[in-house]
Amino acid sequence: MQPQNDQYAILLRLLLLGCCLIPPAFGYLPDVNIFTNYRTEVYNGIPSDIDTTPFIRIGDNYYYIEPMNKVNWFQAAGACRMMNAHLASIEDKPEMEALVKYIKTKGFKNNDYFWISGNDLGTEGAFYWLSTGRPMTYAPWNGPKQMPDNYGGNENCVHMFGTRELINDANCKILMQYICEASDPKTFKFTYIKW
Ligand SMILES: [Ca+2]
Ligand SMILES: [Ca+2]
Repeated sequence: MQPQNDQYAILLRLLLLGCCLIPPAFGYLPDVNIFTNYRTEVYNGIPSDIDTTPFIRIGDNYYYIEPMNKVNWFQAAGACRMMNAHLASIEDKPEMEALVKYIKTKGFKNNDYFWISGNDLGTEGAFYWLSTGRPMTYAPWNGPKQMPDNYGGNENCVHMFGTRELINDANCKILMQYICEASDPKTFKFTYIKW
């Protein structure tokens, strides 16, 4: 019986040794290993065939225009953050023109006012965009000789007149619609490379 046991033991050792010396088939390799790699490419914007609803692309920017619900400026800022966006900052004339042109085509009325991120909450008379921290260098005030008038000593938030390329300072607690702007969106493309 003893020789048979020895032969069995040797065979078992060979099998164990074999399992460890034979390299694993490629299909069993883990996902992360030296045989694989990813090439990453970053593009500005989002491809036109991808649905960005409820944000709509106007020029190079993506906006959400609240069609109905009226809230105060702080609630509007919070609503935009809930969508991972910010109250809009309309930083130059082309951006304003494109936005108002779109708003007009969507049937908004003259009394549809929209909160945007401009404010002078920090220092009276010094207007900044909340979403960028930058001063409002473009500011098409409604009636440049009268606005911003800080009416009642308590107008510190900026809204736009939806169908006109104009803005005004107003009491932040007034209820109105709002426009959110997505942070410059980027598209990431991952290409799987198998060596
Ligand atoms: Ca003010
Ligand atoms: Ca005002």
